[in-house]
Amino acid sequence: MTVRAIKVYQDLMGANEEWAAKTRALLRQRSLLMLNLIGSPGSGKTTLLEKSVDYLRSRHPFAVLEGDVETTNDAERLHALDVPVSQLLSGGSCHLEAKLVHHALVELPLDDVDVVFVENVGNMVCPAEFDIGEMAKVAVLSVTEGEDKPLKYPLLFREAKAAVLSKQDLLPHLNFDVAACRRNIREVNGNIPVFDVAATTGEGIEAWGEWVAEQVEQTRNRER
Ligand SMILES: Nc1nc2c(ncn2[C@@H]2O[C@H](COP(=O)(O)OP(=O)(O)O)[C@@H](O)[C@H]2O)c(=O)[nH]1
Ligand SMILES: [Mg+2]
Repeated sequence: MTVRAIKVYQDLMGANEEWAAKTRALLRQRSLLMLNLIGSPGSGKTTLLEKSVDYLRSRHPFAVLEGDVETTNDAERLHALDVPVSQLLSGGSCHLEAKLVHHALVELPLDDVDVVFVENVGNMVCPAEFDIGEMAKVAVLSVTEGEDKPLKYPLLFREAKAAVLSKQDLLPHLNFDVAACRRNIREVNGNIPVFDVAATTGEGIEAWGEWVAEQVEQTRNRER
């Protein structure tokens, strides 16, 4: 009788956590801030980054890791603005894994930037479950998605250190209740700042940029 070896792979989360820990150690050592932007497809994550360029470039230059299932479209949008950027293709997966992020991160020109933004794969569920070694997750919710989403997808808002309520220029055309949405976010996570942003008009970009700058300072002041 031939005995065939059966390979069993377990603890995939464990491997993810190891890579996340490596990334966190690297960020600490360099006093570099990494923020993980999470939200639905089309919630305005890439536009938020595009519109953050003018405010942040002179203060805290940033690089971007763009996560998507397919295409390099989003990376091209930031590349066109001279932002150092790499595209991470998740190969069908609904979230980015820490190993891929780590390998792409070390290839970025880290000496030239204060911040690395990771735009995760568009999804409100899976990316919230995975640590990629970031300093903080940021939830991006557009006003076209409904004010109930923080209650329906609480993990993202519980994990997030800040939330952006995007596309507010569209409010006159919608029934979206900003106050109710803020209440829903507070119900899930009482402590996070919520930024009202209309990226197309630039409204709210400054307050968001100031928060990012504060995070840079906190990262620098943290013990290595
Ligand atoms: N009206 C309006 N449209 C926006 C705003 N931000 C993004 N969009 C549009 O929403 C769509 C998706 O935006 P994108 O940034 O690609 O979303 P992502 O998939 O989360 O990266 C695009 O057509 C954007 O032009 C905004 O503040 N206001
Ligand atoms: Mg995008």
